[in-house]
Amino acid sequence: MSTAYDPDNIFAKILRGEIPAHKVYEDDDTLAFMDVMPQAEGHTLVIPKTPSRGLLDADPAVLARLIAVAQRVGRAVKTAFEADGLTVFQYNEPAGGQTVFHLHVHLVPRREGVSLTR
Ligand code: D5M
Repeated sequence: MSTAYDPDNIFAKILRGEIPAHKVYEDDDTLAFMDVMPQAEGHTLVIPKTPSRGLLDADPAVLARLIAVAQRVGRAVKTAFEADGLTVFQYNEPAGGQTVFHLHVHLVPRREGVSLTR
């Protein structure tokens, strides 16, 4: 299996504007948009605009910016969806649960007593 970055992955296409996304935040370095297969209401993804496959090949400066934006967007979605908590996760490689091979952080607003849908 190749672990090179594939510029035709679906999030790269979103960044290039080739496919639509429900964007909720964007700056020079980072984009956040709603997950099309949400595990709970308000499930949001945050991605860097630079091409990293995952956490393991990313530049630490990119990670620092990504987590700062994840905090900012996480606060906003938790408030917007009137959640009690927020689950944050990130997968690497198929064995690690990754299915889209452009670095992304999941932000999932959580309600007391409500399980994730998958
Ligand atoms: O999960 C990848 C996540 O990306 C998964 O929750 C579905 C979501 N996804 C897939 N395609 C799209 C598009 N086009 N827009 C928004 N969200 C999408 P992981 O297992 O972490 O790689």
